[in-house]
Amino acid sequence: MHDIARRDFIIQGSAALTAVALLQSSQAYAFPLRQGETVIPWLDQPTENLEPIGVQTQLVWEDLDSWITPNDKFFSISHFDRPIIDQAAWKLDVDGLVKKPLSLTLEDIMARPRQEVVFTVECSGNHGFPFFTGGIGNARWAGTPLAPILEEAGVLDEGIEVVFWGADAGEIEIRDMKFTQNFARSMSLQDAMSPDNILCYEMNGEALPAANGFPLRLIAPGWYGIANAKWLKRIELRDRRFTSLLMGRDYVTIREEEHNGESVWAETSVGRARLKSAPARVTQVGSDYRIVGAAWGAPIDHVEVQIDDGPWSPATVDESETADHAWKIWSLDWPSPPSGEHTVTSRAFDTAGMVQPAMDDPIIAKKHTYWESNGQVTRRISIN
Ligand SMILES: Nc1nc2c(c(=O)[nH]1)N[C@H]1C(S)=C(S)[C@@H](COP(=O)(O)O)O[C@H]1N2
Ligand SMILES: [Mo]
Repeated sequence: MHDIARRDFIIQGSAALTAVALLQSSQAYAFPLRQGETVIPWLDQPTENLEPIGVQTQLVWEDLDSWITPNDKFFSISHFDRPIIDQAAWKLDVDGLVKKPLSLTLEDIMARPRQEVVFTVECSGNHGFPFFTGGIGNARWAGTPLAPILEEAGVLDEGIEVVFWGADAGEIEIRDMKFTQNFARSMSLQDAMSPDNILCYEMNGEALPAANGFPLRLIAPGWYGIANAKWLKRIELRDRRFTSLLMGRDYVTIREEEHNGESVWAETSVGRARLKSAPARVTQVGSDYRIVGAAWGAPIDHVEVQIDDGPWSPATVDESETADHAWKIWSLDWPSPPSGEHTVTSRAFDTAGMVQPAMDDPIIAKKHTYWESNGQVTRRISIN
């Protein structure tokens, strides 16, 4: 609706009307934009091209100017090939330990009850390397709930694990053995039955783009990106835990933990999202500067911002456009900052009172793999 209103204004062509439209849409999107503002780029910029390792498009934080990330700016990750699927020939099989295996066409799935969710998807590797900081986006996903489909198939008592198979595959190597494996991720039956999970065919009002899993993907609100299997072709019920490449070898967090004065190395499969925030952009109108950012990964209560080594200041969290599993946008005015180089750090607090860990918190400092990098993000900026 907001989009249509904006388009009408732009069609009318007058610069004044366009300005009004922009103001209105910024209110509609509840994004802290100011007229005539300019964005000051961060000094620390990711530079590497990540296409060769399967990352297409990354969020450019300075460009963040709406709650919803448009499809053409949405990041995409693929571990193997990027299948182009012929919808006419495509089916989703639901099989394994079920009473009644199903084989569903896209029409069958689209004829089922529709459910939408606004969910911020973040790759668990995001901020795990200095060159990978834009593996995140917020979209309105639409599809049909997964649970009734599993109920219809009738999961047998032994069926405790739900495996989501993608159409994409690649060669993997274990010791001296090479074989081809499809993308596959699993969840316990209990997790899979969450009423939040949808089999998704639509993203921001458009058919799911090829890069994001056309024709069908799992959207598992509250889980890291890796759980949201794209290019789905099969959902399989099994009788034991499933530990493919992307469950049990890659996407494994290795962390040193203290137990009775001993250091214990724990390995856990990446699963649910973690509390996090990041400064997105600094804007300027004359001598009035403003820091805008996002917070996600848990129900956000409040956000604080630290400039250089100064005190933590409470940011204003925009509560006008929110959803349970979507990021919240926050802002902090920064009047007349002294010229020179500064750092900007944010930390989010959730409604249970947890705080996003500092980089030297043992939960981050003693983490030896780059997954689940939810430590506080510091950006550098130069003010004239
Ligand atoms: N089939 C399949 N699903 C996949 C992947 C993949 O390589 N193949 N990548 C996963 C990872 S690591 C992430 S972070 C998310 C990214 O979703 P997006 O590409 O729509 O942004 O998809 C997940 N689903
Ligand atoms: Mo990911």
